[in-house]
Amino acid sequence: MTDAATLGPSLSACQSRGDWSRGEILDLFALSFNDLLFQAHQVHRRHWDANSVQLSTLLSVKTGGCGEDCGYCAQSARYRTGVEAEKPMARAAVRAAAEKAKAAGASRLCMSAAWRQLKDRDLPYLAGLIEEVKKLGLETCVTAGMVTKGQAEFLRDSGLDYYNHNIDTSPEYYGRIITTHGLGDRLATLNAVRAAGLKVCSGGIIGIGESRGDRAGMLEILANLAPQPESVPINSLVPVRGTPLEDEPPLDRLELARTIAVARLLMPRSYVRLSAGRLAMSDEAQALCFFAGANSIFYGEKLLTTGNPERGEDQALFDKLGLQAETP
Ligand code: SAM
Ligand code: DTB
Ligand code: SF4
Repeated sequence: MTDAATLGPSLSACQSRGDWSRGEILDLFALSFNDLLFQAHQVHRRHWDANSVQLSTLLSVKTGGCGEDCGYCAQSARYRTGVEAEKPMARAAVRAAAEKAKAAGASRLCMSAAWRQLKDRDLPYLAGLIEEVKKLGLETCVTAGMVTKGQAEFLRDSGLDYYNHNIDTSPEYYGRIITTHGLGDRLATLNAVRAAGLKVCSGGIIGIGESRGDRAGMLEILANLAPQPESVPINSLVPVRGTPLEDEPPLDRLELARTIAVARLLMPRSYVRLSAGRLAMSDEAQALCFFAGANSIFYGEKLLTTGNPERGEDQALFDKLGLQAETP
């Protein structure tokens, strides 16, 4: 077990420094649980209102039929998951969903399309959606697979705030979960998004059979991006029937809280989102994650194809914990 007293002083000196090694990150994971959460919470308070949580609502604007083989995904056409390929959602329906999200208190709408990569012909469609959502005063996020810098610039000029593209796991484990594209492709898209001047939302997925070393490796890449992503979603696997990961057991919730705490220590100024998987988590597990530094959630009863807590349940949890939704 690493000694917290020796790590303490160095921690404050090296936040956001961009040259974290895997060994140093593993040392943080190895701290005693109390020491790790205390340090993460202190860093959290230094940079954020510890009782404020940002609410993003997800909307799947193009569901299913994706050619990629991501082993966790309900929307891959390679697995029989019961999710059928649908046509892109009409602009008016997206506006109605955005109005509902806003009325419920969300500050950002994340629009997802199950594509390997964005095609130029789909840009006007997405620009129309971004325009509708912006008009309501919501922040906009799109996740639609790989993009070029030119495409990212087009989206920026359409009013897009964030582009989401996750690195998902460590370089060593990536090929065990996805074979149809590589982590290098994902990093190239993140570079394009950053170069276009968009805000970057990038995180990963845990509970997919990876080791702690893989979780550290994922955070190592994210923390060493310069600048660091503004938003870091930590998804816990929602096992989907028909996918290769359907029988994966849930990751220990204390290890989830550790992962959130380490993300907070490495990326003090980023939103760390307690993302997919909350429906299967207790109030206590979520409370620990908020204490560890999570300050964003997906809000609304559906993620993309799977469930999420009802809005009323989240409100009740916020009331019990004295948390408030962040206003944009
Ligand atoms: N096609 C786009 C892409 O791959 O970037 C956007 C949608 S994809 C569903 C976005 C992210 O959702 C994935 O990178 C993964 O981290 C997360 N995700 C997908 N399926 C999940 C599942 N069953 N459980 C938890 N997270 C999941
Ligand atoms: C992210 O990191 N998680 C979201 C969003 N970005 C697109 C997706 C979660 C998907 C959960 C499984 C589903 O509902 O299909
Ligand atoms: Fe799912 Fe995105 Fe992978 Fe397609 S690229 S299978 S939508 S995670």
